[in-house]
Order: sequence, then C-alpha cells, then structure tokens
Amino acid sequence: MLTLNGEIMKTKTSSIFTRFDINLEVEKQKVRKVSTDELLQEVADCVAEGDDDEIENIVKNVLKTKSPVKVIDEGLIPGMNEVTRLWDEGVYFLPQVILSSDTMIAGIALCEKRMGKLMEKKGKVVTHTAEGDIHDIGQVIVNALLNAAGFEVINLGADVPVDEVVKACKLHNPVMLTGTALMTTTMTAFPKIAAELKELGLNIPFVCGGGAVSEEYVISFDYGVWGKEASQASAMAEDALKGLSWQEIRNKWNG
Ligand code: B12
Repeated sequence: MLTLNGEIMKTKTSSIFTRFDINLEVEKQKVRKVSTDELLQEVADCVAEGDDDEIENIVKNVLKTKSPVKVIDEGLIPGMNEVTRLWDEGVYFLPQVILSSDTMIAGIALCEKRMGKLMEKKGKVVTHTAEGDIHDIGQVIVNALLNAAGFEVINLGADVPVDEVVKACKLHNPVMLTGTALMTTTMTAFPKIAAELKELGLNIPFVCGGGAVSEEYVISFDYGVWGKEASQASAMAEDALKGLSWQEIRNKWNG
C-alpha cells in the first residue's frame, strides 16, 4: 500500500483477507469434550455447532440405545452449556447462538415425542418465561420433563405478562407454577406475580429458575421456591401433589 508521501507501507494481509470458513473450523475446535460416551458427545457437538440439519438423525440414532431423559441431561444440556461458555468468552455471537438454540429445541422435541404422554394426568402445572424475556430453552426442558412425568402442562410460552400468568393460575388452579428468567431486567416480574397470587389467596408453590435468578432472590418473596436444574421440576410437582405447602417444598429443596 502507498502512503501519502509515496512510501511503501507493509500491510499484514491476514488482517484484511479473512477466510470465514476456516474461522468456523477453529471455532468448532473450541467446543470441549463434555461426555465420555461417543453418541452423547455427538449430540452435544451438534447443539454446540448449531447443526440443525443433522440433529434429527443424531438424536434418533442415540434414542435407539439411551433414554430421552439421558439424551436431554447428558447430551443436549451440556451442548447448550458449551454455547453459553463460548458466548461468555466472546467466541460466539447472536447468529451462532440462535442456530444452537433452534438445534437444541428441535432435539428436545424429538426426546419429548419419544417419552410419550401418560393417559391419566396427575395434576396441572402452569409454566411460563418472564414478561419481556424470550429465553425459553429452560422452560422447554421443564415442559418436556413435566409432561413425561405425567403432569398436564399449561404452557404459557415466553414473554408472558404478569396479569396473564395470574389469570391462568386462577383459571386452571394448578398444583404448581413455574417461571424462567434469564435477564436481570425480567426477573422482577416474579415477586409481582407472587404478590398478586397472595392477594387472590392462591396458595401455590411458585418455582423460579433460569440463569438470572439466585436462591437468595427467589426465597425473598412468599411462594418462591428456587429451581436450580430443570430436572427438579417434576419432583417438586410430585411434592405439591402430595399436599406439601410452598414453605415445606422450599425447606426441602432450598437453603
Ligand atoms: C441462548 C441465548 C439467547 C437466545 C435465546 C433462544 C431461546 N429460545 O431461548 C437468543 C439468541 C434469542 C438470545 C437473545 C437475547 N439475549 Co441471550 N443468551 C443466550 C445464552 C447464550 C444461553 C441461555 C440458555 O439458553 N442457556 C441454557 C438453558 C438450558 O439454561 P437456563 O434457561 O438457565 O435453564 C437451566 C436452569 O436455570 C434451570 N431452569 C430454568 N428454568 C427453570 C424452571 C424451573 C421450574 C426449574 C426447576 C429449573 C429451571 O434448568 C436449566 C438447566 O437444567 C445466555 C448466556 C448465559 N450466560 O446464560 C445469553 C443471555 C441470557 N442473553 C442475554 C441478552 C442480553 C440477550 C439479548 C437482550 C441480546 C440482544 N442484545 O438482543 C436478547 C434477548 C431478547 C429478550 N427480550 O429476551 C444476556 C442477559 C444479561 C442479563 N443478565 O440480563 C445473557 C446472560 C448473555 C450475557 N452474558 O450478556 N439469547
């Protein structure tokens, strides 16, 4: 390159010409090994690499020898955890994360289909993702596991206004309510919901999970029970079905 006074300036061409296909390969190598099982590792890699073309074949294949819950717990979730790590480290950006979450959700749907549904439903659980929040992967896992455990899931979806959550609880009279929040700006909906439930005398455990909420935060309001892992949701719903109060469920699972 010539400068203004005619001198030749040495330029590093590697910073101008970028081979994005090669960069992608480098990114792939950054996905860590998360399982000693080859098939489960394939599932995790598929999510971490956001390969939504391959997920169906890979999950159908692994489901021949492993249970759907194992595929979710030891393949899909660890794969998504890798995406979270790569995002936090600045390796992944929104496009990769969107591809991975679509791949994850497709994988969960296949597992859910395989788990089947019991004819007799045990009781209702209302699930939602907080108002203003579209991060619904945790909720999708919770839904699948509750369904598999025989609960009737009233799935309100993501970004649900406080009043709609309360209205659904009034209408369905569930044994338990769940909420997921991944953003510090959206988790503030949970104490509002709890306060409205209290005003109506709807005395139900409200299990709150998602990366944004801490145990300390959730147990700071009445009805709140902190859910660390999605897999706890069905055991907590069983407790609620047995008649344990929100205080008893909180004492058992938190603190
Ligand atoms: C995937 C992802 C997305 C995807 C979401 C896709 C989807 N359908 O969910 C997309 C690309 C769409 C997205 C968008 C955005 N995102 Co985003 N995203 C993430 C990422 C990388 C991973 C989250 C995830 O799915 N984790 C995997 C799931 C399984 O984890 P989980 O939900 O926590 O669930 C586990 C437990 O918490 C628990 N659990 C959850 N719910 C429940 C319920 C019960 C009952 C129980 C028992 C347990 C339980 O079980 C699960 C494990 O078993 C995080 C990074 C991070 N560090 O978390 C950022 C992150 C959450 N995103 C963030 C942001 C800022 C955004 C955007 C605003 C970006 C933008 N500028 O547009 C938008 C949000 C728009 C909106 N209004 O919501 C921030 C939030 C910051 C904050 N603290 O407020 C994070 C933390 C990234 C960061 N470090 O900045 N995002």
